[in-house]
Amino acid sequence: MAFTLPALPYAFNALEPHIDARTMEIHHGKHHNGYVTNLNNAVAGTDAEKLSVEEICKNISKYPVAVRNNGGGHYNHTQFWTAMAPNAGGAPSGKVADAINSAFGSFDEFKTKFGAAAGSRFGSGWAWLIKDSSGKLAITSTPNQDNPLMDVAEVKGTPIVGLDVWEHAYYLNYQNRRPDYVTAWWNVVNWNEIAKRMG
Ligand code: MN3
Repeated sequence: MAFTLPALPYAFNALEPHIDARTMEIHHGKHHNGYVTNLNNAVAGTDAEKLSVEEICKNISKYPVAVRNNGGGHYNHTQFWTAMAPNAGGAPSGKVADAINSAFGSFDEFKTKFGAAAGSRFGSGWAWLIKDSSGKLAITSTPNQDNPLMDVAEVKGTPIVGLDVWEHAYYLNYQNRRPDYVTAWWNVVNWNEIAKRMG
């Protein structure tokens, strides 16, 4: 089974003005596509060919670095696209709001802490909202294309949503202003999808 690039569930320009069409086109069509191609090359002829990308991530320490980088890249971007939607954003409601308020005090406090994790990740990486092994929500960040599913992650858990803070995710529109990109991203967060992931 070869890994495949999932289609974007909306048009390249659907997230404008928060995320521009050219960034989405390059990010999905070149960056994510590259991770998929390189992952397929890295697992070709090995047992990992038969596994899901989640299963690979959970035992990532057993694999070469090309599988870690590209398997992580494939998993991370797949969850990223569907965590965004046009006409989305705002504040969560129902059980998502309850879980966030209970873990972080308030939605604003959650946004502040998540933004701090995104802003303080040096170089390339991801900020994450995760559910830890006890079912509690937590915020963490990972370098490069690592993610909290990986057995090598400093803080492990089930990803609920990850925000890409690689420069390729925002540089065309925001240049070095990562905090502005993070602020804009809240306008496209797909809380319906996040509610599904929280189970
Ligand atoms: Mn990316």
